[in-house]
Amino acid sequence: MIKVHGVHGSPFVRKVLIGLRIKGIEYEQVPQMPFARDEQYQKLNPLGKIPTLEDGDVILGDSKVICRYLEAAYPEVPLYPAGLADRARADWYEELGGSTLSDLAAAIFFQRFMRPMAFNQEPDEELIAKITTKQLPPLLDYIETQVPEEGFLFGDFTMADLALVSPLVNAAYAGYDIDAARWPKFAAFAERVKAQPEVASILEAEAKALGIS
Ligand SMILES: N[C@@H](CCC(=O)N[C@@H](CS)C(=O)NCC(=O)O)C(=O)O
Repeated sequence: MIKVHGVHGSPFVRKVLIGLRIKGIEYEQVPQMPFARDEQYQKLNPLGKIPTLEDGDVILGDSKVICRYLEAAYPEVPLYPAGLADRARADWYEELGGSTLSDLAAAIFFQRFMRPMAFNQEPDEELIAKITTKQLPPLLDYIETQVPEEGFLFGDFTMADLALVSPLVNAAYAGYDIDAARWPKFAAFAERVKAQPEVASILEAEAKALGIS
């Protein structure tokens, strides 16, 4: 059976687990904390990051690489839109969501959630204010122009929809919600993404794992 190494709460692990569920592929989740410097794990993935996928002899790191492998190896239920232009746009949204948007959301999550809980330190509210008032708004302004009034970016739900919303799930765990007055389309879109059955079931498991349900 396919194994996914990683823990709930990581948007990158979340992406792979949701992708597997959409495709209807059974998997086993092997708990692996990030930043653990675990020698055994680093033999599978020398970067030490989560997730890592094991499918027989195929052992891969990086959620984007893993999702592309799953799409090619198990093509019956697609995770990405067909057609050159739509597929390229989906890749762009996945890149946007998985890079700067994720970094900013992760910084809020780290400050408000991890710092007090794991390190017994106060969050740096000045840094959080800089992120929420200066760095995130231009990205959210852009996303507001991209997402549809109804449904998903390419008709059926794809990894691109998840990519734009997933980082904000982590920010929401740390008390930052998309302002529906300023970004009404994005806020409504995020609710639709979170309500997708495969997303909702993973978020439920995550909330339990993080002790916030
Ligand atoms: N580009 C990677 C990013 C993975 C990543 O940064 N995972 C974080 C957890 S959310 C991690 O393992 N960080 C530990 C580290 O950077 O050493 C992916 O898409 O899988």
